[in-house]
Amino acid sequence: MRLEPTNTKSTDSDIICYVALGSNMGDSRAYMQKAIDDLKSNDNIHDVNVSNFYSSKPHGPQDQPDYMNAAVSFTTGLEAEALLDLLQKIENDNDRVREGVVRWGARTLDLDLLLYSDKTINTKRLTVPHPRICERAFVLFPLRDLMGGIAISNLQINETTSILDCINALPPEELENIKELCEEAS
Ligand code: A4P
Ligand code: MG
Repeated sequence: MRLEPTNTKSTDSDIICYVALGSNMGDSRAYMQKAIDDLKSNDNIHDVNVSNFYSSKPHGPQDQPDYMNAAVSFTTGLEAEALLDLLQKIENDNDRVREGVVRWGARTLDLDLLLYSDKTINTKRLTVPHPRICERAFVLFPLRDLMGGIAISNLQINETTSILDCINALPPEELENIKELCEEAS
């Protein structure tokens, strides 16, 4: 996996991460921009790049609004679980409610750690690469904006699979579930 820091704050020990953003409750555009701003202003996060924004039909319960989705890449020196703590704090600061809600139900903000360099992590709190990357257009399209077709050594489908391979293998109905939005993140 490539590591191309462009910001002088990064160190050689920083590693590149990819995080998915999703929202389908309240002012989704504002929640997602706030999450991006929170990451950009964090001292442990460097070199933030933001994908295009997409509208997507919900996976899971259908009685919920369409989602807005995007992804970010950045470098960090944080350990993976410390990064998860930060992502969950940003979710909580943005009105995310966890108790008493339906699995895969509507949320103000969801931040999923997709890739943490080329590390494979299976702990009680964290599964990386995120297990559903390759089946979801709302994850794959934003990742394609950031990564193109570079090989990812630990995607589960084959020993080496790229995001473009995953997109090419999506069923037609999944491709119909996503639309790029014209607006751009800042
Ligand atoms: N967890 C384990 N691995 C990770 C990881 N790589 N990144 C654990 C983040 N968290 C990870 O997450 C539940 C627990 O997963 C956490 O406590 C963490 O320790 P959560 O954010 O509280 O709940 P969740 O997001 O509802 O869970 P889950 O199963 O990860 O849901 P998904 O897969 O994120 O699906 N449809 C569209 N169109 N767009 C969407 O964005 N999102 C979902 C949520 C469903 N349908 C959607 C979308
Ligand atoms: Mg989540």
